[in-house]
This record gives sequence, structure tokens and C-alpha cells, in this order.
Amino acid sequence: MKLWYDKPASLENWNEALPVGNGSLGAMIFGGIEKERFQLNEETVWDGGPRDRNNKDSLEYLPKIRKLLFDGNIKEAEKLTAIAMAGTPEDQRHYESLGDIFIDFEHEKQEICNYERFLDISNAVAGVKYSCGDVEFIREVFISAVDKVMVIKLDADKSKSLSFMLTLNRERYFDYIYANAKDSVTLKGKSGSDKGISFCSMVKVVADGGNAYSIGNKLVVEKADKVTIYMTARTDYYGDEPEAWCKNTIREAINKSCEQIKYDHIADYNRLFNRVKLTLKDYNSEDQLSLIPTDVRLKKIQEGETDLDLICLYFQYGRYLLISCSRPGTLPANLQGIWNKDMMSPWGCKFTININTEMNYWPAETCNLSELHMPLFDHIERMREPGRITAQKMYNCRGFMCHHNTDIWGDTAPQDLWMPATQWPMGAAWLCLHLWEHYEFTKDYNFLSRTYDTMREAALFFVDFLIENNKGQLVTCPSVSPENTYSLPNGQTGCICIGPSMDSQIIHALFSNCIEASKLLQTDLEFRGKLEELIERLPKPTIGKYGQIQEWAEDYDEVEPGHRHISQLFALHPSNQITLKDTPELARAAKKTIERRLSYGGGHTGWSRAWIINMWARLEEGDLAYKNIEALLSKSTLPNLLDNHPPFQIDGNFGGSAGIAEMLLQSHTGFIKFLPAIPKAWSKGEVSGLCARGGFEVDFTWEEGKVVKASILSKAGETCRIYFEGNLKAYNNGEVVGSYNEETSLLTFETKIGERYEVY
Ligand code: FUC
Repeated sequence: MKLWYDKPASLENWNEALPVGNGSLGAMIFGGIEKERFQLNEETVWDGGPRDRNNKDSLEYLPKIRKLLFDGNIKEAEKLTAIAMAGTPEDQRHYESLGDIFIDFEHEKQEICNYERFLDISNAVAGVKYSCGDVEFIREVFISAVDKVMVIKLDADKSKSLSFMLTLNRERYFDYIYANAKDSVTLKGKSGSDKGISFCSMVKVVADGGNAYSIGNKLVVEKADKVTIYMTARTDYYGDEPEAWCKNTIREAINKSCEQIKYDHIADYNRLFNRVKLTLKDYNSEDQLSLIPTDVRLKKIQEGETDLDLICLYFQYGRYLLISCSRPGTLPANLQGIWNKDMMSPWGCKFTININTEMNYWPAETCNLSELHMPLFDHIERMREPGRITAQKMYNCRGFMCHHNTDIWGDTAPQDLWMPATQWPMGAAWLCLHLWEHYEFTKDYNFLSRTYDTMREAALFFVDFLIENNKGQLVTCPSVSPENTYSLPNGQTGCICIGPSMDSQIIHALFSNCIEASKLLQTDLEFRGKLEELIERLPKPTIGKYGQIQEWAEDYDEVEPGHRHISQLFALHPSNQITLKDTPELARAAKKTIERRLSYGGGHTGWSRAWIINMWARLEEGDLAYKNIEALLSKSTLPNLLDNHPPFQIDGNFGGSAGIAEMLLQSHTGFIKFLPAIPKAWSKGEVSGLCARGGFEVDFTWEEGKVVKASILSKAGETCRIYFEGNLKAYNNGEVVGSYNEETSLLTFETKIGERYEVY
């Protein structure tokens, strides 16, 4: 499980560098020979601080905007929305790079050979190896979540071979950089406003043999045998004094020893990573593929070659990335996880919640990284108070809500002044669906009882916010269908609308989850009654003139029929309101919808392609899903296997891994289905540790596209239902359990917590 390359990343091309991280600290490693670069991030280094941006006039103009929309005067409605509802100011805070470490090596002028740069994702350790003359140099880098430091080990097989100068830097916006000890430098600053974040990064070198000292604000090492560099960073976001925290963390790391830190790091990482294994057996390859550099393998896929092993690597890379950027107690993965080189990055490298942040967490449950979902849940809590204020001030509604972006202070006011996206009231609602999903996968009753109130509060907003449309249905208004524009027969175009399909689907899911949760928790009877009454009045998915699922309440044409968002199919994925079995007509229309999008060039951003993979998987179209995986790899993947929107955006990686899992195992319809969307080319393979709703962990092998043998671990003692056509039985300790119903094709058996069940 290695990404590897036979040359350094070009210093100017960040997209070739390799990411390491521990959930809050991140680095991109370039692997230079003369000059090494580590581009650094700390996830709380954001510009500015919290603020209230809710538009003071929103409430006053809301009735007027609604009236304009009901009168069909879209242009006027949009004009007024742009000034009366936009955030004041229009933009949320943004994420920034922490800086860089540069190391200038003094090498003898000799030929370099045997160069290799790698990222071993089975241990979360990156490295560089090469020979210069008769000296072999080895560099190893990892960031420990246990000890909260980045460790860079420099080694050479001849003594006194390591001489270099180290520079810690930041492009701009910092106040101090100084040697805080003989062998250590500190960089400090404060971002943005007076409420801004104070940050500190610190580097210390420990040399074996030779000399290590500072000159000015550089660190110099001369003729050392081995060197260990410790780096960490902190801000005051969580209330720490950053410099003291860094000093202390580095001191403790050095006391612990580099070997022990590495040992603990690998053990900690393996605990998460090793839970899932995937092999796709390729009859044509001769298992020599790992000898080819990763960028070359990617190019071969672009040229139409098959490389199933690279698909397994890509799948696991998504898991690696989530483990490296989203640990309990850290912030959720932002648009780039934690890895961002810019001071002013695309979309502020925030949390865009009209698809992107949600997609980041699609693999969390299915790919057995459930606890990595926690940062998202913590963030929802962070949004509650600001979200209440926005609900109250902008709409005079109870509950909490958010528009299509949020920042690390949980800002919930509208973001940007961009008609297709800004005025969308569904962000908090969509995020809250993840709480229910976590419950469904874990059956953790305590979690549900802890978080019910949050889901309820998101639903409460819509109890107040929904209004009646001309058909007497309950709809959102104003809203948009992210981020598409419709055209009217008279040639007018518009974004703002009444009751876009996605909104009704999200509210349907949120209300259903709350109703279900309140039953399980035996609570909140009155509120449940209210939701049961309202849910009946939400518009249902409707089939339009092209046989597609309608995107808006009216069967408008899209200005961009190949648009990257496919919001009207939210009901197909991630939700389960459209399924092949229960709503076959809608499923057919969903298929038409995807085909229509694709025929107009859809799926052109990485995340959009990843969503399409998940949708084809839900429609059990394995070959089409696979075709889109190949497209994701060949059109939207950078040399370092990060997703390319463009630019780099991590959602495509996570959506891609989730899509592969979705092709292998599904459980969104009340039962487990093995290999629901297996492409012909993946006829043989094995997988272990994928998760299904009901608290099940599933392993199986397959041949000729059919499961040969499965093993299911029950973690919650729920009844297990497996759908298949054929003749399989379930066994526990050698005894047959449960029974198979030929009419429903369901094998059903009761389970005990911690027991394993074999199915063959
Ligand atoms: C949404 C998408 C864009 C981009 C941005 C960060 O607005 O429509 O494609 O991914 O988020």
C-alpha cells in the first residue's frame, strides 16, 4: 500500500507533493534532493474570528421576496434577495496555510541515483531515499496523532554526511520568527481582526554527531550522522497559549524518543487503517504493478489500461486521508482536508455544505472509520447557537439553520453574493442527517439520545419556515437548487425559487429520522405528531418531461443540463427515498437524470464524478460505476492521487472511496446486499471490514461476480437480513441459524453482540 515516485515533486507543483497529517497538523512533502520543502498546515489557522453577519433587513423583506416569487417576478426577487438577505459582510472567514519548512542540503557534487519518494499508507509514514556518490540518504516523515508532532528523521549510511540549513517561514502575515533556543526556531503571528487567531509553529533539530546551532533565524547542521527534526504548531482556538504549548509538546516528544513515537504512531494508525482490506484480483496483470511509479500507473489508466490494484490503492488512500485529517477532537475535514498551500485559497478552503463537507464523510461509516465522523458532529454543535440566531434574525423561526457554508466558528449566515448558491436554507438539515446515519450504523442508543435534540432543533426550523405553495404543499422559500439555474419559456432565467426538489427530499429525510428517533427514545410525542402531519404535505419526487426526476417544483429546463450538482437525486443517494425495489419508476427516472447530465458533459468536477459513482452503485449499474471510477482517475486525479476539482478538493477522494464501498456492499433498504454493483471486470476479489447498517462488519470473497463465502460480525446484536438470490445459509459456531424466505429472497437470523456468523 504505497504511493511512490522516482523523482522529487517539483518545488512549484504542490500537486505532486505527498500529504501526511494527524487530524490537525498537516504537511505536504516534496522530497527534494538539494532543497526539501514541507508545506505546513494547522487546521485552526484561520483568518479573523467569530462575528454576526446576519442581515438586519432580511426579516423585513422576506414577505416581499416571497410575494415577488409567487408573482413570477424572479428578477426583482433576486435583486432584493441580494441586498436584503446576503450576509453583512458577504464572506465568512477562511483557512490559511501555516507556512513552510525548507531544508537546503549540502551534498557533494555527485550523481544522484536510486531515488525513491514514497508514502506508505499502511503505516502513514512517508520518505525519501537516494544515493549521492557512495552515500545513501534516507529521510522518513510522519505526523503523530498520539504525540502531536511531526517527526522528520534524516539518516545516511556514512557518518558526518548530513549538513544543511533549515528555514521555517510563512509567505506573509506573521509577526516574529526567532531562534528560541540554540537549536530551535519559533514563528508567531496573529491573523486578521482583534479577535483573530494567535498561532505559533516551532521546529527543533536534534543532531547525532556534528554541530547544530542557530544563526539569525535559521538552523544550521554540520556534519551530523543522524538528525531528528521535531515540528509542531498550535493556535489559541482551543484556549491554549500557543508558544508554551509547542515548547511543551516538543520537549515531551524528545523525552519520549523518536523510536517510541514512531512505534506508537504506527500502532495508533493501524488500529484504524487495518480494519478494512480490499483485493480486486486481476487475471491479466502479473502483480508487477507496484514496481511502477504511481504517476506512471495513473497515466496508463488515462491511456485506457486496466489497473485494479491502483483502484484498491485509491480506495484505501481515501481512508488514509480521512484518518489523517479528521480525528476525534479535531475540526472536520474542510474542502482540502487540512492540506492547503494558500493564504487566500479557492472558496476559502471552508466547509461548503451543499455537498462537499457531507461527501467528505460518506466513507466514514461504510469504510469502518465511524469515530472519525465525530469532528463533524462536534461542528454541528458549534453551529447551533449561531444557527439559532440566524433562524431568529433572518426568518423569525425557532430551531437552528445554516446556509451553504460554515466556518470554524460555526457561522450560519449566507455566504457569497452568488445567486445559484447563496440563498439556500438547508445546510444544517443535511448535516444532521449524518447523526442518524451514525446511529443506523452503530445502533448506539446513547448517541441517539444525546443528539436527538440537535436533529429535532434542525427540524423545528422547518416547522416554522415551510410555507404553502399554490398546490397546498409545504415548501421552502426562498431557496435554490444548488447551484443550478433554470430557464423559463419566456427566456428569463433564475436561481431563486419556491420548493426545489432537493429541499423537500432533505426535509423528508430529516423529519423521518426525527419521527423514528422519537419512537425509539419514547419521547416527544407531540412534536412527532406535528412532523407526521407535515411530512405528508411535502412534495414528492416527480418525473418531468424528459423522463427525468424534476429538479424544481415546475418542470423547468436547466440552463446547464450537464451541471455538476445532481441535487434532485439526493433521494437516490445519499438518501434512500428512491430505490430500485420500492420505487422502480422513480429509479428509472433517476437513471435518465444521470444519463441526461452525463450526455451534456456532467461529472466534470472530481466530486461530481464521485457522486455519480455512488448513484450508479445505488442503481446497481456496476459497469457504469466502474466506467466513472476510471473517469475519476483519468480526468480528475492529480499525480499525488488527490482529487482535482480543479483545483485540488478532497471531496472527490472521499466520495470515490465511498462509491467503491457502495458497489461492494449496501444496506440502505433494511437489508444487506453483497456486490450490488459489481462490474464485470471485478469478477473476483475479497473484502473485509466493510460496515452495514445494524452494527454489522462484513467480510466476503467472491468469484465470477458472486459471493462464495461471507462472515458477519454483529456489533450491536440486531437481527441480520441478507438479500440474495440463490442458496446460502447462515451458521454460528457450525450450527445453522435463521431461515431463508424464497418470496422475499431474504435470509434472516438473530444475532448476539460480538458473535460471528458465517454465510455460505
Ligand atoms: C460547491 C460546488 C463547487 C465547489 C465548491 C467548493 O459550491 O458547486 O463545484 O466544489 O462547492
